[in-house]
Amino acid sequence: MAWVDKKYTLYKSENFEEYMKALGVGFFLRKIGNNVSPTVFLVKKGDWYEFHTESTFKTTILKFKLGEEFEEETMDGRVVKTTMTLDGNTLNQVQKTDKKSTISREFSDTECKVICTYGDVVSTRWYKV
Ligand code: DKA
Repeated sequence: MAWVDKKYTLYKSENFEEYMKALGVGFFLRKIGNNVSPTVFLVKKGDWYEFHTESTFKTTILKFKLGEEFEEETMDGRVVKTTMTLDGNTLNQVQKTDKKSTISREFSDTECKVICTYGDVVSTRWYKV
């Protein structure tokens, strides 16, 4: 996994406004969400992983073991039960909510493609090293 520890920064985003609206994110936070370019990276510490999201708005670190449910506080302040799994170079984040709620991140050496799904709303976001 050559992409572990590598930092990826957002450079393109599609339909993120609609995705945030579907999640119930309010107007001002959506403006911030649309204007920040977060940097993300995964750290591996034995069986434990940390997924870091850094931005001028907020920095979050998700600490988890693959396949084990944990409590996540999302960037917009919701608290959900989340499970992370790794399928090849794709890190899949499944959040237990009233609708299907997933964030998949497919890493290559130079890019990370993120697909955020909530119900039938999908946003695709592209990050690069
Ligand atoms: C990403 O990693 C997207 C993560 C989803 C964030 C949901 C809510 C953000 C509200 C500011 O690119």
